[in-house]
Amino acid sequence: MQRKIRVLVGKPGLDGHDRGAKVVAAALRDAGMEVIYTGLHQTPGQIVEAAVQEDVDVVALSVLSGAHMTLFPEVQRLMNDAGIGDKLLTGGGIIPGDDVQALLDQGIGRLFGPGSSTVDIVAYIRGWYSDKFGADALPPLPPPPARPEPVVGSGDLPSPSFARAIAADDAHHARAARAAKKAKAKSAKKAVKKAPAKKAAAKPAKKKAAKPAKPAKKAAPKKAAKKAAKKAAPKKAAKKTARKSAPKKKARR
Ligand code: B12
Repeated sequence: MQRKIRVLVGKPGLDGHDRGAKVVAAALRDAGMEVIYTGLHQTPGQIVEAAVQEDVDVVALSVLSGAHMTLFPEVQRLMNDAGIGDKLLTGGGIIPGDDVQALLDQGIGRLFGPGSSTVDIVAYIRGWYSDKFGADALPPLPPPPARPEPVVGSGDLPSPSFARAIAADDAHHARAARAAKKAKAKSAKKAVKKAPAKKAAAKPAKKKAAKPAKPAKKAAPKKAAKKAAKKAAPKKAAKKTARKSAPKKKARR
């Protein structure tokens, strides 16, 4: 006969990390299981007592405090004492690999660490149930719960702030596209300028060989400039002496 799988999600000890436990509890519920969550700060005794009273199939502990090597064996011992040692004891949290192996060796079920997929957790519990009671006893998975449509995909008009955000985003993309276009055009212009310069550098070598007179012409203006400089030099010297003599006159006064 098919019935819902009953799971007790427990938070033993002083551990205040309840996000993982709540995420897992919600995922198990969404997968059609009956879930009882103990809440924070339960003793192993309280957890086992609740498991007996609720007649659960699975005791699932969440431990992120580092006390897993004490808490899992303690709950297991109390479950055996209470006559529910045949139920599945599983869980997860921050549990190093070596400790996971040590707890598995003690007969505790699979333990799931950070980043574990809730799909895997659901599959593991359903697999255990199917092995224990037969595949026929396994209830079918319910369809995934309906979720609200995202605003973008709903076709509704976005709110003013959302519209502003989209407009800002569009403007940003347009700016980026314009900048990219400009940069492309610039590099293309540079490439065009560079190309003829190279050709010009290569060709004059032949021309120079054909017309050796050119350098002489170029040298001419240089000589003229030197002559002009020499002519100018005495004038400057004269000016300097004139300036030097001026203060002397002042000193005489
Ligand atoms: C968020 C966070 C907090 C929050 C907790 C908020 C809350 N309400 O949960 C706050 C800020 C309160 C907090 C406080 C502290 N934190 Co803290 N915290 C974290 C953090 C960053 C993320 C935990 C988390 O929520 N993850 C998201 C959930 C969805 O993932 P999860 O819990 O791991 O659950 C997944 C699996 O582990 C597994 N799983 C978990 N539970 C169960 C149960 C079952 C039945 C199954 C099947 C699977 C399963 O499946 C889940 C889905 O993948 C971790 C670091 C980390 N990256 O893990 C540190 C971390 C857990 N914190 C740590 C510490 C030390 C503390 C403090 C002691 C710091 C301090 N000195 O005050 C306090 C203790 C507070 C307390 N009273 O216990 C350490 C623990 C070290 C250790 N155990 O070796 C960690 C690992 C950080 C670190 N690297 O040192 N913390």
